[in-house]
Amino acid sequence: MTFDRRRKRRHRERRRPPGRCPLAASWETTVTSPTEPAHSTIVAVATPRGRGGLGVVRLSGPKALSIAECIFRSKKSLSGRPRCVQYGQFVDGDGKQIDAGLAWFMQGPSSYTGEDTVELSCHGSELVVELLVEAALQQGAVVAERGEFTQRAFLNGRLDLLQAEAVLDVIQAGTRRDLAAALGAAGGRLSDEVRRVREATLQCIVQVEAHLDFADEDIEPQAITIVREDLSRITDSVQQLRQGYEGAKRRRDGWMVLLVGPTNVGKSTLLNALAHEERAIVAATPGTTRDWVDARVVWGGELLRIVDTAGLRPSSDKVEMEGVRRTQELATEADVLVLVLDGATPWPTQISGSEIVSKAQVVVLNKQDLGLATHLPEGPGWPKTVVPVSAKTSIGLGRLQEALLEALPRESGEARGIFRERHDPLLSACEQALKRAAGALRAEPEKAAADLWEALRQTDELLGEEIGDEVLDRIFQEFCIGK
Ligand SMILES: Nc1nc2c(ncn2[C@@H]2O[C@H](COP(=O)(O)OP(=O)(O)O)[C@@H](O)[C@H]2O)c(=O)[nH]1
Ligand SMILES: [Mg+2]
Repeated sequence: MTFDRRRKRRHRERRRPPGRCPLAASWETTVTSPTEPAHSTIVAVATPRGRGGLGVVRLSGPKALSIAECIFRSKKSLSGRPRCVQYGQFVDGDGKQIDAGLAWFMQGPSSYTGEDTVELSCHGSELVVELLVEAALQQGAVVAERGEFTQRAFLNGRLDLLQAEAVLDVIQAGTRRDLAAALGAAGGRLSDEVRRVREATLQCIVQVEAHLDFADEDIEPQAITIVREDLSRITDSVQQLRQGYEGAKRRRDGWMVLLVGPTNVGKSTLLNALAHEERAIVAATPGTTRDWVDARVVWGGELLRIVDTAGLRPSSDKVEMEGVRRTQELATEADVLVLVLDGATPWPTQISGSEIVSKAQVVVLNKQDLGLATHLPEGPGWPKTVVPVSAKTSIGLGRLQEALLEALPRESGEARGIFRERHDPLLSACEQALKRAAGALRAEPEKAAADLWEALRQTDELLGEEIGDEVLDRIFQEFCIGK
């Protein structure tokens, strides 16, 4: 039942018309319909725009080698020694030198895209890379779309869709932890787990369908028990794959550290000090911060989003009241709630009963440079981690940094499981379908079979075996040109 990638490869070129899935009439998935094979050779600059030490121009497609041989002159031919680096001169259509540098040829299908590929490494000059691309275009190449190299790798079966998406995550990873997770998924670890779910589901389908062939007989109770147990195991695996998603989302967007407290205690000053930039307005006038302001920092390999909020105080000002309401809303989403107080003044009794105060994990006693006069209360939610600091003079900020990292929700083991917004609804639908199937096994085996097919289809979409063109284009649009 797997979708034939070679056929997909033949079918897809740019702008393909949508068609029906040829595999199962009941599946309403649009896939590609037969058109000409991918004949075009694409070219793009693979390094970022601007000046740099090196610039890399990439070619992929059937004419990659012949085009490269027109614009690159070396002693030994590129084709004679695939995967070997050659030194030579880059030239334009008139034979005029553009630059000198290195080039190497990778013969399809053993290349990233699965096609003949040449990479040209020149000086990192915007003019040089532009001239090189222009020279390739003159020889018949076309400009690559965003992510088209990876898209071709996917269409040629070099990567499945989960791996292709992980490539983008490798490029975008901001922390070591993200990088490790992305590299694992790019190497196929997640895909293998999804494939195991798919295979096990298929085994259940075979069991149920076998009984359906004898329409007048019910499925034996013993067989039902076995399939139910299998389904329960598969559902567990799906749940495990889903579990890491919240963490992955948090790691990508940053753990939310919310600074809350009365007005004028130095929350905005603290945000600016922690972020080493002027993000929030600091003023001696209470109520200056009326909405939240945030800044992202990477500490100890973790991305944190520190959010400064409107001060907690009763107010008749509508805008300020709205700000306080938003603070309370944000407090429900925060990963670490930090109560900031003016440590040089007594405990502000007006906030004593507040839910935010009882939920706060870390208390910052600011303005330490003016002395310490706050006596913290006792009761539910206390004691908490207390850190005296001075946002103004930066005293204690290192200790605060440590305390915030310690307060982050602990994730066990290394990051694994699904990691993108596209994945969770698919696995959720898969999980629901598996549960429905388990419930329908005895009384409605036909329905159970249909649900199992539905679960299988979700795994196929996850792997990109069954996927609409629109979804695919949206995924690769996120990539940069040249990847
Ligand atoms: N002495 C001293 N003053 C501070 C410190 N942090 C903030 N302030 C001052 O306290 C006032 C209120 O600061 P702000 O950051 O706007 O407080 P917010 O209302 O809690 O955001 C400003 O005048 C700041 O300069 C500190 O550590 N020491
Ligand atoms: Mg403020």
